[in-house]
This record gives sequence, C-alpha cells and structure tokens, in this order.
Amino acid sequence: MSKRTILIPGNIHQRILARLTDIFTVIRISTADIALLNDQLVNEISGIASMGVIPNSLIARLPNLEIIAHFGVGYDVIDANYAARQGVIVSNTPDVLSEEVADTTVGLLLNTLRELPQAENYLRQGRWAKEGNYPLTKLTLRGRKIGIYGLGRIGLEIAKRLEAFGVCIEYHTRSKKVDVSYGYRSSLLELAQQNDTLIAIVPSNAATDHSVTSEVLSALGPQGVFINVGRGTVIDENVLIHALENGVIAGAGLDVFEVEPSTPTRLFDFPNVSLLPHVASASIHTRDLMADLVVDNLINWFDGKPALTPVIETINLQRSI
Ligand code: A2R
Repeated sequence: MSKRTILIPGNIHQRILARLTDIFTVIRISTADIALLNDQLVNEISGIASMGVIPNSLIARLPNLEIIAHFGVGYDVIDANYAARQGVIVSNTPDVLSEEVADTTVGLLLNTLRELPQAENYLRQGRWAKEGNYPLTKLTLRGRKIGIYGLGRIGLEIAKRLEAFGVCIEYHTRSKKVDVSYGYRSSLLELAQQNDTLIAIVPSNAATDHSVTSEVLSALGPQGVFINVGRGTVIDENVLIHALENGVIAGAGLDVFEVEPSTPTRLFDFPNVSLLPHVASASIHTRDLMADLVVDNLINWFDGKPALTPVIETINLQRSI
C-alpha cells in the first residue's frame, strides 16, 4: 500500500490518531475548512478521518479524495449523497456500538421512571438520615407499553433487553420488519396512541427531524414518557418543554439534544427529566471498537479492498475485487 495522506479536521479519538500515524501521512487542521490547506496538500489528501461536520465545500475542493471515514453510526454531519456524486465513499461505525447504546438506553429509561440519580443525590446529601426515606416514585416500568421509534441495529438491541423486563413492545419504522414478532405500527402517531413510552432511535434526516410533535406527545398521554437516544433533532425542544410544563406527558429521558453541547437550562428544572451528555456509546471499550473501525475502513480501502462499513448512499462506489 503506498503511503497516502489522511486529513483529520478537528478532534479525533486518540487511538485513531495513533494507528493512522503508523501507516499514513496524517495532516491535522483545527476545523474542516479548505482555507487551512495549501495547494500541495489539497492535491495530496485522499482520505479523511473525522467525527464532526465535513462541509460539501471541503469535499468539492479535494480532487483526489476517495473516502471519508466517520467516527459514529449517525453521519448526518456529512452530505453522503453529495459525497456519492463526487465519487467519495463515506463509512461509519455501525454495530460495534449497538449493545452499549442499548444498555445505556435501559439505564436512562430506569433513571427517568425511578428517579435513581435523584435518589442517589438524596443519599449523598445526607438527606436520607435527616429526612427519612426518599419519596416513592410516581412512575414505574411495571405495566408500561413501550413504542420503539426505529427498529434498526440499536432499536433491536433495546427491544431485546426490554423483553427481559416483561413489558409490552411495539415499533414504528417505514417498512414492517419481517423477522420480528413485536407489534408494528405504520405511523409514529399510531405508535404513540397505542403506547405510553416512546423511545426514539432513528437517524436525523428530513423525515425524522421534529417528527415527535406535540400531537405525538399528547397521544402518549399524561403518564407518557419520552426517551431520546438517537438524535436531538427528532424533537423541537420547545415543544418538549411545553409538554412537560403542562403535564401533557409525565417525564423524559434525553441523551441527545438539538444543538450539542448546549442544553436548554429550562430542562434542568424538571424533577421528572433525566439528562445525559450524549454518552450512550461512551465507554473506553466501545469507543476503541469504533476507532478501530474508522482506521480499518481506511486501511481496507487503500489496500484495494472494499470499505468495511460504507453508508448506504455510497455503497455502489465500492471497488470490485
Ligand atoms: O424506516 P426503516 O424501515 O428503514 O427503519 C429504520 C428507521 N427509520 C425510520 N423509521 C421511521 N421513519 C423514518 N423516516 C425513518 N428513517 C429511518 O430507523 C431503522 O429501523 C432505524 C435505523 O436503523 P439503523 O440504520 O440500523 O441505525 P442504527 O445503527 O440503529 O442507529 C440509529 C441512529 C443513528 O443513525 C444515530 O443517529 C443514532 O442512532 O446513534
């Protein structure tokens, strides 16, 4: 394999940097801005490893770019259709994080329903000894009907885990899955009408952004709980805050936000909301697996083999071997 030049704009996982530096010529710039590259580098760069936004203006100006290896399963920060038109493969890091994200989702759901973080704080603040037992929680997982919005790799892992809790599980996706026994609802609204707990684990795109509307939240009912571990853009945070303020739903658990890392401080005031700083896949174990997949996609590609995990929009660009 000839020594190729890989661009890393912005932050990247240390393991990616270490492994790439052994094999490729690595160029780092602070942000994905073409103005930060001289003419020679513009012509030399044939791959990008990144975890942030890659604008079309950068893709357009790199004539020898072949592949963008993205760290993360969601790749809404890259216009993959545009990359495909430019003949550039985009890869992501699916599967290796699905179980970790599903584990975290169950934790967030329980935190939201059973107020476990608040109960722990109560103990740590010495209030148990001074004031007596922590109040009984209004919400429970017992008897809940769970609607999973998105039954892909992660959604399925969430469903598998929740089966063990003995709760009712249904789902909504654009197409009914043939190989699962969970009840299918052909619209998100119908899923919300038939269930009291909605877990969103869909990608961000034009169809899913702001798709959890006030009508969907109302349909969950006053005992309703909304959990979001996919992308913050699936709901307008003002709509969610309004629903929480007015008792339209009973609680929410969020790992993702509309504009990260900022989080509306109004959410901090709700005792019935559990918040995490986008940590669903954030263990050393899983992030190392994701980092390796970024690097292995690049190695495979520049070794003349297909990328391991190209995104669907660019799959047809794979070399035949
Ligand atoms: O619609 P389908 O049958 O393609 O099912 C996919 C579903 N989905 C949707 N469901 C309803 N309405 C939509 N407009 C819509 N668009 C997509 O989301 C599928 O069941 C699921 C996505 O599954 P995967 O592609 O396997 O993604 P994975 O690995 O589960 O990750 C989901 C998302 C990532 O895109 C990141 O945004 C986040 O979780 O980490």
